[in-house]
Amino acid sequence: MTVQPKGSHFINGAYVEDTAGDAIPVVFAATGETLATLHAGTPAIIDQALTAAAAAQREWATWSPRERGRVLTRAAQIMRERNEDLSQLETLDTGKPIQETRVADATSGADALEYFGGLAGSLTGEHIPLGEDWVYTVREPLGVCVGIGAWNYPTQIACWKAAPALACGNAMVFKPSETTPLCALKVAEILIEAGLPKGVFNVVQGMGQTGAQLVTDPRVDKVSLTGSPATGKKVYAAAAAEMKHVTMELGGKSPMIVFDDADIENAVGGAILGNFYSSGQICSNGTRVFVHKSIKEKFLARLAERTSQAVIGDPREDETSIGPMVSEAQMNIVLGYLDKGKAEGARLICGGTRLDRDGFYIAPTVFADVTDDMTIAREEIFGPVMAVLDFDDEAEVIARANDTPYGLAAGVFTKDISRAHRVIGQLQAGSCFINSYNDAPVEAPFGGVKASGVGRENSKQAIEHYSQMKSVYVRMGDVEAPF
Ligand code: TXE
Repeated sequence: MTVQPKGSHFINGAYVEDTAGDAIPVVFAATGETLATLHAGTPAIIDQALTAAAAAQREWATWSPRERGRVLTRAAQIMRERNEDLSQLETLDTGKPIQETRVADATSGADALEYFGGLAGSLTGEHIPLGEDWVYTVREPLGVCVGIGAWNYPTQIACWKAAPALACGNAMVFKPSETTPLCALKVAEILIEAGLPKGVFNVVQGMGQTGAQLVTDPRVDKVSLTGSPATGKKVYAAAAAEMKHVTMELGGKSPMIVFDDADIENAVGGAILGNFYSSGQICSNGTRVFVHKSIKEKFLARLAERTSQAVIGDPREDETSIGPMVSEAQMNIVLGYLDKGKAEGARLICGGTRLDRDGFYIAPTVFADVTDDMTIAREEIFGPVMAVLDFDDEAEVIARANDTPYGLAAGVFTKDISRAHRVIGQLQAGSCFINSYNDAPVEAPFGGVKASGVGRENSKQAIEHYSQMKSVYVRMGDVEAPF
């Protein structure tokens, strides 16, 4: 497989290059070798993409919604047929183990294309009777949408944004993270192959500056960002200045609460999935694991035992269950947090170091006896670092779980169904789990409250964020004017 694409950008149905843009090296995180070099979008490239998107959107919006949907479902089918190639590329782009990318990336992108493809034909307005007069509403697209992606799920993020946007009749210019620029180009290729008119979905590479140029361009009607809360605030502010629509999928410091009656094996499994999958680089991770004091040591012992069974290695190999961090920069950020955890007095149960091998590997790490004020309990780390905190009673743990600026996700492990629903009902989070963690089916809304974001991706809810209603008052009788 060659990973150097035919061009850095994909605009108006074809690869485009402009070597005047800053170089973007694609570094394989497991070895540190450079696999390809792309270039950031210059102002000329950005202009080309937005011009193409604006022109294509006008025509795409005239298609019948069911015909639009058919293109998306065809693209979903192609993605599934090519899952192996796409998974290998995702592994090279991100460093995530192939056993993950085969089941969580192109497959979940295909789920989104299939779901919104199917939904497209049912997108309607309504008839509102007012006696003799009436109102009808028309669901209209927003226009040109900009999608800006993070580096942890490059294929999934491109599809989660493109599928509802395109189903509603919008066009999109997508800017992948500069750390993982390859996968979105494949999504663009597949959409064209499935029959999408050229210009409806475009990819422009670049760093934050390119993203900022896209966000502020007057031709853009909506911005959907997946990224850090700091970037979210900047992008939200820039969009607000022009009254543009936004969806913000940002970070979190989500709580997972394990009560004393929980099934310990399942709770440990949930904590592993919610902290170590994708080397911990998932926004909804349950990185504050509150464990009832009475079962704490039992929980920690089993957690350490199961964590020691992780296969850390080359992500291209089938048996590898933990790969490297996405980049050297991200590894260094996480190493900083490991130092802080140790310095602030947390008890290291396992891990805590970089691995002595090529690539950007950090051992899966568990800190116990973490207190609410420690840095590792307050800040999003975005690495394989689990903080285990103790608690005594329900009211106390709910208050502590909510004591964070974030509110993306939350989980509860207990066999008491009344308690499960009572506690979840009081947790401030957008995506919640009972006796599970981190499931994100396309049928369910996904997104955060508080500083974790604005709007929802996936489900019928996403349609509300990519369309707007026009209401039309129809008078059947005469107009009565005062003069
Ligand atoms: O994210 P950024 P980075 C966290 C994680 C990580 C940190 C930094 O902790 O260590 O963020 O990662 C684009 N206008 N998360 O730098 O900066 C940028 O090019 C428009 C958590 O990769 O948020 C990229 O495409 N766009 C997070 C995207 O925004 C701008 C996922 C995200 O970049 C921009 C990723 C600007 N002014 C990182 N500045 C999660 N919780 O899911 C940057 N970008």
